[in-house]
Amino acid sequence: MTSRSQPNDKHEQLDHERKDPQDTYLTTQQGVRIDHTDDALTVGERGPTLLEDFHNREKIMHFDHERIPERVVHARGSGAYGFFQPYSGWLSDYTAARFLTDPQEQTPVFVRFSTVQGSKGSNDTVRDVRGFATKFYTSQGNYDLVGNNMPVFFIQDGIKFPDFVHAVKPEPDTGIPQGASAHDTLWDFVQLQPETMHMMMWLMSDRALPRSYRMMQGFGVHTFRFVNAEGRGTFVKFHWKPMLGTHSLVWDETQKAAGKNSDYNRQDLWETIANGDYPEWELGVQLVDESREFEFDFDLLDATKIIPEEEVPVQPVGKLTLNRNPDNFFAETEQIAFHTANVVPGIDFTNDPLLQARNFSYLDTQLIRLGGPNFAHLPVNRPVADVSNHQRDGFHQTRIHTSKAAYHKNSLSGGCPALAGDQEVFRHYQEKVEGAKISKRSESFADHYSQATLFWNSMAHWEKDHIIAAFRFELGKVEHTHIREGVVEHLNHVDHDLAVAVAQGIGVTPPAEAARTNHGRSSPALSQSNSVKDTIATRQVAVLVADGVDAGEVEQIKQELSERGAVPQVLSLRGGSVQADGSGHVTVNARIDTVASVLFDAVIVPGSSESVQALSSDGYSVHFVTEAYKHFKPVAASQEGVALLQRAGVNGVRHADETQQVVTDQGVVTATGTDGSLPSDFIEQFASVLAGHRVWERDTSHIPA
Ligand code: HDE
Repeated sequence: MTSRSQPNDKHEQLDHERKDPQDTYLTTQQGVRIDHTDDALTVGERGPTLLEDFHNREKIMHFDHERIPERVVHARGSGAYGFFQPYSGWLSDYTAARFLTDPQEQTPVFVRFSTVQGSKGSNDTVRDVRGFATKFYTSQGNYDLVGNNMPVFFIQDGIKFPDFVHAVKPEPDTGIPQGASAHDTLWDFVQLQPETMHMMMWLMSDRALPRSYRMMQGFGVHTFRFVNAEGRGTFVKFHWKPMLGTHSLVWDETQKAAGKNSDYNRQDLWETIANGDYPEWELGVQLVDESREFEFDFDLLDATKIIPEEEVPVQPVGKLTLNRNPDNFFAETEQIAFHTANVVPGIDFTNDPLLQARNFSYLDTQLIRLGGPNFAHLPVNRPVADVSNHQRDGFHQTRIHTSKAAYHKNSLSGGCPALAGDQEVFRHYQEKVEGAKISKRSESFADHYSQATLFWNSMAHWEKDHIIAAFRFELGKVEHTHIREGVVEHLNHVDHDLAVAVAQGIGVTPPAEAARTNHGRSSPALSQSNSVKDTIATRQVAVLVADGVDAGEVEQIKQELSERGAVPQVLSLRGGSVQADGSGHVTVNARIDTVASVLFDAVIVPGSSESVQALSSDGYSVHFVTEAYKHFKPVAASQEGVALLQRAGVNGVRHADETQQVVTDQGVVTATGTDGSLPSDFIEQFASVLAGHRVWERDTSHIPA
């Protein structure tokens, strides 16, 4: 064990396991070389197959057993390696965890992002919670922060988890729907279990539709406990904040993207890491002194509550960078086994009943999934810290323990492994607890609505519109009227206007008056309006061209976008390249009909009448622009390119006048009336719209979807 871990510690360990077939011969599992693997051993050319063909038998046996059970939840996921480094040592007053307090220490990590409801092969862009699970291979042992992209959960007590998951999963008779929550059993559960209401607000919000795993927040959800070197405890909530800001897709877009590229988020993560655009998050903590435990109007142990950032600030601790893709999806992303009880000295639990249940569940689930108790030996799960204990045998034991004594205490192995005494051991926090054994929810968990209202009040107008539309969509798919009515009744406890708006959209009689008075409080940090909006790094920009385009202009657009970190992609009516105006060619990245606007963040149409005429008479190209505009994306054109915008029904196209060569209106950027060269502020203005992600003030309701 090194005293300070480095990002490559884990990779040096894994290098011994990585297997490259380069310069090898094909062999059986027993190492016997084989010169024929395409035909089985038979009697004569057309005769029966022989059992003695051990290679055939072994090959088929292994294939027959290649699948393991998928995760019961979070089955679909994508992962990557990286490292975490604290900014400074200030947190050592609160925690003894070295990986959080030694700024020289770079701790290797593996992060797995996931959806929750769908199976392994389901679509990425579904309305769902996203898992954000991080394994820190710290020099003091593995620490797993198994969080989500929403800071609260559906239920308060883990004993309800099987009920909740049975309700949200595809219905047991039909197996429908896959990767979706818009069905009767989920909403039946919701209407009978109002503790779900806060989380349902998050689930109906744009947080459930992340543009990218790289553009979503992460939360530890539970209140955990830091313990410092003196044994003093402090409550802590963990936050991951993406450096690129928190941004989402729009609902119509997600549904189409699911068809156009079902691996949308997975591919985005893979490609950006492969291109060296390493995703980054800042880790922040909210700290609450134990003396303040009862100062809040909610219970810190209740996982359906947040601590508003305005009440307890999120203090930055360090940065997470993902910089390496796995080599093998199954070996790494599938076999990684997270466990909330994987903690290191300095981090401990609270009595949150959801957390306590998780501490039991995650070990249990790995036994069925990974087939025995030795899953910690799998390369991706192995700590970089030394492991030594008396655990022995079991399926898939990979260690050859050489000592005679597999028990403690022993004299035959010199008493080893020895107890560490004071050497950085984990000591459970000595919380004093007493009480009678009861099966009863604490009264302090009873308020299911105030924070749902807080979330609603904190939303920008466009976020509210999206939430109403989401409730209408989901409940519109619910067949039983009493379930729709039940949900509206709960919404009327959250906010009357919300309940009325939803009721009107789903054929339920709107409630006459509010069931509760809206407290009027809000938390600006909850709105995505207030997220980072100063970068276009990694944004995919479609540049539509056809024969006759001005190669110099395309080059200038590409260069100016690339300088700002965006990724221009030239699309055309055919693959390969197009003929440029005059001489030369423009290389094409993809045919328009093999992609779709839903896979891009913005679109630019360079000028040139020949090129624009060809695009304007192509349905895919016209639809591309219409749809990008419909989804509130920045749309830009220079000179004759404006004609394609008009053909696509784009509103807000304005022409230059004597004072301005470039005009931006509702996120539509046009450069007209110039001498043909691209004005210097064309990409400048386009980039500033794109940095804002979407142009929500644009009215696109009349645009055909
Ligand atoms: Fe999980 N959860 N969970 N969960 N969870 C699993 O573990 C469970 C909960 C979360 O990428 C399972 O290895 C219970 C909250 C993530 O491998 C399982 C309860 C949060 C992942 C399990 C919860 C999560 C899981 C399924 C209620 C956010 C994916 C396979 C008490 C803080 C990890 C597995 C990965 C996975 C149980 C609630 C996040 C069955 C019993 C709250 C990100 O053990």
